[in-house]
Amino acid sequence: MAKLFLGLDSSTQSLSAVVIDLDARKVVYEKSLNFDQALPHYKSHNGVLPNRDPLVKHSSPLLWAEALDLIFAAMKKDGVPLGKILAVSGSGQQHGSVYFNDRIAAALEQLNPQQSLVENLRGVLARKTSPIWMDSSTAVECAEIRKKLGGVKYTASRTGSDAFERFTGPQIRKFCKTEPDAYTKTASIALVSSFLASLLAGKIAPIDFGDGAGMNLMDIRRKVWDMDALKATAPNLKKKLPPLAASGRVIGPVSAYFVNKYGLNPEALATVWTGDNPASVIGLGLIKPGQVAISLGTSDTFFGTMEKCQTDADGEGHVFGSPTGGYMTLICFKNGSLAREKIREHYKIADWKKFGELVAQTPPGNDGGILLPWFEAEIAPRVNKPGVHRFNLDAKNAAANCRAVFEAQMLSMRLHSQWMNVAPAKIYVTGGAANDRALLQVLADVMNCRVLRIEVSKSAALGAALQAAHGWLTAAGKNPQWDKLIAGFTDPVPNSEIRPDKKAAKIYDQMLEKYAACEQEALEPN
Ligand code: XUL
Repeated sequence: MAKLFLGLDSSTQSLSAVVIDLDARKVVYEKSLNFDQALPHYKSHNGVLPNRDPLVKHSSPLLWAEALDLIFAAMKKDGVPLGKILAVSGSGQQHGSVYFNDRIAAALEQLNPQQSLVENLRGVLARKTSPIWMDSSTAVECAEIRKKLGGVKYTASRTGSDAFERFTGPQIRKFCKTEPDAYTKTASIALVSSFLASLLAGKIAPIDFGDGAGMNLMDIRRKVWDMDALKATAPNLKKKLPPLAASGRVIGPVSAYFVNKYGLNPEALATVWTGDNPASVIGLGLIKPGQVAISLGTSDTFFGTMEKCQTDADGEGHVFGSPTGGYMTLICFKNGSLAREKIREHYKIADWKKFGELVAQTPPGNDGGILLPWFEAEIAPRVNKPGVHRFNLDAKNAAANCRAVFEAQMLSMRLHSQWMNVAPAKIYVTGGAANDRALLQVLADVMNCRVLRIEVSKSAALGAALQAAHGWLTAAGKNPQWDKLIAGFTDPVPNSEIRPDKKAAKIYDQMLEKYAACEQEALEPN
């Protein structure tokens, strides 16, 4: 009998499902449901509810629950053999939080299949909306928590990250300060991932070590709730949080709701979910310490795996528990494709092929010209005031500016990932800009490392499906090995390898210091 596993990913804008056949090493079903289009009555825009304050970004937990009903209905309609699925896991957009009153446990235990999930959740929310990762309205709370914990370096070494606006702890603090009665009535707080896992399991699900590390509340080394961080955040918080657990760990059989309504097997297992980035680490095949992947998208994201926990003293990068054991890092560069596109638009360059040709007309090192393309506020390095800075670079020279944006972004990645101390043998790249060979050549040269492309459109949902398989095999006493489990699912695109040019690599070795000095100079008045 085929061994089928279901992975779900509830991201900012959509809910995706991936079903894998483990023995055939194949994805046998993929589906995505766009929140704005499928559930227009929530009036979300790109998954976010309208709000007058541009810093406030909330979504609706009921929207996520309704989407779960819709995707199961779609799978049933599409003939997915739901009765044969052995285990379900999932991932969610990180940091977002859901607040329940003391009726949640009973409601989850008695989910009534004659009603929708939304109807089943009536009267259990202590807060109607959920702050999500795009929210940046908690600068004051971040400063308060950071101060109580002893500054940037200590907050990062304690919880894996400095206090960040989107992280759940600062969000909980703001809720407690602005709506103290609703906070008092809150009996249970979930992340997006643990909320959906709770619906699947029919009981309050643990938060995993990956997503738990995105809260500024977990002791990153011991993987337990950090009592000092909890105290610095809000009163009586420990009672409101579920236990922490490894992602993929079996919670129990799936809720009878999904068995009766959609035909899931009553013996199918519900497992602990994780965040979308930790799940992507599996879906991109990063299972060994020292492996690195870069997602080149709207923002560029640098993922790495580490055996031992090592945190960033400057507080720019994040450390999360890795779903395959050990740790993972995530460094987010907000001005990714966004900055590349701005340069292309500014110089009226027809397409990326032409852009690449212009890059090729200029030498590596750009004759000393450096650009800092901070069109938006930046996370790494932390730049609050957007601005574009040019050093020894003629703004009228289109070709030099095209090369400069590529070089700046790749040098920035090298510089701001140095604290990880990894020297990868190869880097995997994915995302929209990963088929731009000119960009990948600059990346290979700056990092002095081979670069290979991976094409997984739903890396988080695939990672979640593999996590379900790992949990099921572990529960069956099989001691599964991650390298064997992922084999065949995460292979690089054939012939996609790009090798570094040794001469160019030397130039970038020297240029790094100069680039860092330019950053310093630009950051000074910040
Ligand atoms: C990670 C982060 C985002 C969300 C996107 O820290 O905030 O990548 O996880 O869903």
